[in-house]
Amino acid sequence: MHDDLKDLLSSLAEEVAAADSVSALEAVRVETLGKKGRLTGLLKQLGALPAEERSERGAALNAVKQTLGELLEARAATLRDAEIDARLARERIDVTLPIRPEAEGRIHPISQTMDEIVAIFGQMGFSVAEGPDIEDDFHNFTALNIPPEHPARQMHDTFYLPERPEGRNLLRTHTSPVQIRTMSTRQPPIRIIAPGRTYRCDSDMTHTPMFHQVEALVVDRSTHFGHLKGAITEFVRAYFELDDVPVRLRPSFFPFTEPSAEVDIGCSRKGGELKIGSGGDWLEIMGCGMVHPNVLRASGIDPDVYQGFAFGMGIERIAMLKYGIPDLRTFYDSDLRWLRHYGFVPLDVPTTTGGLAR
Ligand code: 2U9
Repeated sequence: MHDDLKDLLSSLAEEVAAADSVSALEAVRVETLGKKGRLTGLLKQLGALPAEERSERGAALNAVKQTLGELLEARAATLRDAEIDARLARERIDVTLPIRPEAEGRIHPISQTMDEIVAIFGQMGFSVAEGPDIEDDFHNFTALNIPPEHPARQMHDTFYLPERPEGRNLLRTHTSPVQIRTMSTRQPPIRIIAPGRTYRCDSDMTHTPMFHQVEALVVDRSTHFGHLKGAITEFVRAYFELDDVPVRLRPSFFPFTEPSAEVDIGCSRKGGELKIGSGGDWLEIMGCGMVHPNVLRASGIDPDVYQGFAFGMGIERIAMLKYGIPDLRTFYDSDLRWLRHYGFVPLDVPTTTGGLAR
């Protein structure tokens, strides 16, 4: 390599090393490799050289370009790590710090809604089942008939834990593994709900990385689609404290149920205000279906003897609908003013007689 290129490379390497932020590094990249960059300019001049010089000079320039690219990438990784470390240090919070004393605590709307759901299904003969938040691939995906290429299994949709010899654990993406664990340890009749935290790598206006679900599962010898619609209709009416809410099922697809359906309830949207009830309009609130034979089989239940139904819904969503909470993200802002406004006093015990006592 000619001395002029050696000098160029060493001065560029110094500039890269001296860049102390991602934006400073980007400026170095643009001024060397950008459209009007120094190195780009030298590469453009190649065409004017005699053929015998061109190939040697071209190879040398490309070597400089490649080395510079590697230096830029390595420095970018270092700077990105440093910026993340600095942000973590700056935004560190002491989770052990006691809260400021409140004259009276409040029940979070999610806890209240879960208590109401448990009370309603309790009266219908369901018991509550729980399972771990950290799951394995089998209980979260494989046993639920979710194929390897399914998008839910991708890195950017699921929070995976570090690799281990037994396989990678993950944060459960739904509460369905709880039903798999229940079916694997108990024979039917089964009548359970599984409320709890779930996690998906998603964060925007209508998604938080942690949210809550409740799923219901019934397995018996003659459980059928009519039971499914009946249970959902009873639940919706008790939950919204309305005698008559239209319920409609629309065909859909989930890997773990067959047939599958989305559940819509009646509503009206007159004047932009949403009101649950018979208003001629429809609002989707959950998904449901008959448990897929492969799912029963994966949990040691004979699909030729037993059949079951299941449904699942997001707790934040139905809490927002019932209590008029407009923004999902506020559930997890830990803002005491919000909690004082939307929270419940401890004596707001959920009952199902005459609606929920207040
Ligand atoms: C087993 C078998 C079947 C649970 C079901 C849905 C349909 C559904 C979504 C609602 C909103 C998840 O929170 S959400 O994004 N759920 O649409 N869930 S059927 O089916 C099961 C579960 C477990 C063993």
